[in-house]
Amino acid sequence: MRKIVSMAILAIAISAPVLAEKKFMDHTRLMDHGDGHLMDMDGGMVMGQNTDILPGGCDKIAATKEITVHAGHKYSEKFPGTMFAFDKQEYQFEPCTKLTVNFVNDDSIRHQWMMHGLPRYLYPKGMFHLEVTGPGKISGTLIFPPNDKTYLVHCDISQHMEKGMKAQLKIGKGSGDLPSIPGLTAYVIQDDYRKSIPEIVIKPKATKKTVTKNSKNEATSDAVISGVMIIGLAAGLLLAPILVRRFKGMPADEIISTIFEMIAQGISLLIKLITSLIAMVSSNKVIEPPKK
Ligand SMILES: [Cu+2]
Repeated sequence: MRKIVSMAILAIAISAPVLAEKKFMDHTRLMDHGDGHLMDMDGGMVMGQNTDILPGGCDKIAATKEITVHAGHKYSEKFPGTMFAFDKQEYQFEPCTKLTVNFVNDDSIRHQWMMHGLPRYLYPKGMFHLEVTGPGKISGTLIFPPNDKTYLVHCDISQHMEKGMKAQLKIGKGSGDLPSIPGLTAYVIQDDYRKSIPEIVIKPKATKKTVTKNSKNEATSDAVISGVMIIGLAAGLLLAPILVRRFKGMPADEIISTIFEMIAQGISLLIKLITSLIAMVSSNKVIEPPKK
């Protein structure tokens, strides 16, 4: 009893940190690693931040904007077949806008708001990236280049974009639409929910016979009463009276244990027979030394 109680206490102690709801975290105390890369030790990260360098072709900062972006499973509920999503799938800004993004992760897993295709002389790897692990918020700022362009925004965690966490950001008129933006543009591979699970068609056996090389063999193996079955039946009929006599008046558990014993004896007898057969065969193969 004491053992059970201590085991229960141990189980609760182990599962407590897992079951506990994660607290919302505002990632404001970030360490600046230079080149617009900031992070903390709690799963918050900003990459490609640019608060003051004007991109080539921009005379001045055209506008200063701020948005709040949410990421989470619940935003995917309106898009069938998806699992994750941002609260918005499209953004539009004027060229040379200075934008601050407040990225809020509503899930208890890791999400990102990652922009691609920015000029590499200003943004390392052409990327602006915000990341939060678990529920929380992080903010970052960037300045957009002057040209009309559509940028991909997504979460780069494995399968999150494929499962719906994808959006587009248009600067000026943009440069067209990206595919597979939930609720916005056509999917590259469209899931079809109109049909239920396809019916499995089992081909009749007759068609198989035309393909097989030896239809005679197949016919014998397919026969309802095979030779093996006849032998089995005969053995059963012969053994039945002997077994009935043996088990007469025995309780059920004893009958079962006796049967197992008999099987074990049979198997050991068979093994002995096989080993002796092998020994016989191998001794026959010994090559006699040539007689002089
Ligand atoms: Cu994600």
